Amino acid sequence: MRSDPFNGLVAGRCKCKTNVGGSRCETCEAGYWNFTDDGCIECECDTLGTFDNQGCNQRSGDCTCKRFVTGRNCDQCLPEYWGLSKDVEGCKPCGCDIGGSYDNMCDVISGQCNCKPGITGRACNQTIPGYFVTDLDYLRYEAEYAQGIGNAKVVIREPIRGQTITWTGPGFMRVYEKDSIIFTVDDIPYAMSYDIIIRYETQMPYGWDDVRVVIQRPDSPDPNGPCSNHRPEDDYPGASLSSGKSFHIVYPHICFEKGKTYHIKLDFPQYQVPDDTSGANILIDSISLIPVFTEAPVRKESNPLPVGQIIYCNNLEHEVVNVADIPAQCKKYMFSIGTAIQNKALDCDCDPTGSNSRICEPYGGQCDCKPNVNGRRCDMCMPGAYGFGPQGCLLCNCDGQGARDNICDPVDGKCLCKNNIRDRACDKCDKGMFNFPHCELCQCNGHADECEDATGVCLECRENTVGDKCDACMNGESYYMYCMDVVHLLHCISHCGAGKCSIL
Ligand SMILES: [Ca+2]
Repeated sequence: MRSDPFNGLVAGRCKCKTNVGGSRCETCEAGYWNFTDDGCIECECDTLGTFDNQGCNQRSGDCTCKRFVTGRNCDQCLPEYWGLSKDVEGCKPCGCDIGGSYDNMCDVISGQCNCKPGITGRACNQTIPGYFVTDLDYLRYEAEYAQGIGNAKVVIREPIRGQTITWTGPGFMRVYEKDSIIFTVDDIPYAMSYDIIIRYETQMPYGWDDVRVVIQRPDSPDPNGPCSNHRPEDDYPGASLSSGKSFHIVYPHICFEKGKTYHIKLDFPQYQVPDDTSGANILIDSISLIPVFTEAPVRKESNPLPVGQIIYCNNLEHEVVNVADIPAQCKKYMFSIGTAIQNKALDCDCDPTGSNSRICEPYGGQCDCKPNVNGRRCDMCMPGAYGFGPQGCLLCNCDGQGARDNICDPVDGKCLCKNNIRDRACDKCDKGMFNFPHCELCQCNGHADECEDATGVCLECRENTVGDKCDACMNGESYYMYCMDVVHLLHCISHCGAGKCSIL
């Protein structure tokens, strides 16, 4: 006999009764059981949900569900699984992001998890455009914005194109011995322990030995809250800022509570003991409160990364790091921590004047800034630029010889000029002076206010005088001749040679 596909016949194979299979019609087809002379009867269980897609046991009719399938008929996924299919395990785990979702339950058909505000994706592991997840370095407080006490002074630093930026914000606070800086912290998103990171640049041959940190709390921690184990003596940690490094992790970590205002005071009593170190100073960039990952409120059902990798990722954020340089694995972990601590993704809130778009970097929230604009929200000119507006900012371009530095007034762009120098960019001598940048007084014999910068030739000589120094009389006439002119006598009289004038 030849095969006859039209009638379902295969050469060498018997034509079986309904729902009976096998080359010799000796067994039930998948999804059927109870082999008798009358054929087989249909299983009640779902073939997709049963082992080997067999439906039921062909002798007993019992359903044997795949690993992640449940229900009397093996037609449902287990809780926290979705998408009943022919897959070996029947259903797929929801795998909802442990920070981005409220729980690990998902829609049985679509697998959609329950996302927190601002978060999307089946597994709640992406931000909605226009929202961002806070990075581990989000609770950062710039020293240059903090309160300096004593001789502490703000130092603005302009980024140099093409060079790595190793600080954050506009610059630093320079502190000397016995100075202090007070940081105000009022935006703790979640009560837990944080590592205080001090970022700095040494200015001296050695590190700064003696730094004292004081945590000023508004009141005692809630005895029933996560900070109940807090010990008052922990609020006075010491620190020493080594040379050759740019950050220090204060030990021990400190518990902070949401909704409270703290002051973190750094005292700098002494640079080195026992040298005479007057004049010693150090640049403090910022402090950052980095969440202690073991206390982050992520769900514990699964761990996204091995602990060693988490520590590696955490360490990345101790230094100033470019978001583009963070490995994807770390971003995934940081996404979970950030969404867990904030309980949502935050609105980018990009400044409409300074930003190219309302959409920001999903991790860390950096908006897309117009030229020479910076700040996470693109809401200010970068150091070395001014005139924040719809076109971005203009570069200060302060004159390299006439200005003290390249930092100008953020509004009118006025550079800080050296003595005897003027104008926005400090590129001209003061009025009445010439020979920029070695400005000296014009020599105009009191008959002109200004002279040409390059030559010192006086401009607009008055009182009928002429000449490079306003030292001759008009019309080429001599002083003497002119002085004889009664009409002009009064104008030219000061230049008449002594004894030559016939003064009336
Ligand atoms: Ca800074």
